[in-house]
Amino acid sequence: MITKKRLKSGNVLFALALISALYLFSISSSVWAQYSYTPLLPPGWQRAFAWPINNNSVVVGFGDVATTAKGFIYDGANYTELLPAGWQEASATAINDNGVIVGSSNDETAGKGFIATPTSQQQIVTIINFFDISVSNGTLIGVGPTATSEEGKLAALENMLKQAESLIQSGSIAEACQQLADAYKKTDGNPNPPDFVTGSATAQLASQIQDLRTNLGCP
Ligand SMILES: [Ca+2]
Repeated sequence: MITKKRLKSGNVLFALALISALYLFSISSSVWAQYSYTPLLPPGWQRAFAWPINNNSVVVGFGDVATTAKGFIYDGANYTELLPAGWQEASATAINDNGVIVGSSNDETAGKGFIATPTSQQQIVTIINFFDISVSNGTLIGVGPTATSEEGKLAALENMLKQAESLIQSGSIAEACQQLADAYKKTDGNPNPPDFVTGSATAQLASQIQDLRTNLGCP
């Protein structure tokens, strides 16, 4: 009888252990299943390490290219190499939501840290890339009564941003500020005037436009 009881309790314990194992396995399977992977390797590079990602989904990292090491920035569509002028090698190790990067590097004399602040030209490129990525992944949607009208609003807003880009490139800062002010009003969540876009990326886009306006010294 004792043996039978022991066997029974042993069976119960075994069953509990099996159920726990199956449960844990199902948790770990479902956790892994929630991710899709994007390999990161700038074109022509032999090796890359990805470091942090900011809230605009911009990743920085570093790796080996030819006989040197460089940092890289990946904005979801394009890679930009990072190597301070005159320095032999660099690595990028952090980026904030304004796109300011810190890293370390070597010039002829010493290993040094660096801060890389994006120029206004780089900022508007980043904003347009963010716009394109957000439209393609469905987090930025045109506002309108029909699909054609929605597409028209997206195209109009993109056109404003591209106008601002060419104005910044040509040094017409006052006009660029005006374009960006108009673009901001179409993304700011205030119904007056009505926004051209909606979706979870809208606030981030508005914030990026305001950051650029601040850096340009817009009134
Ligand atoms: Ca508005």
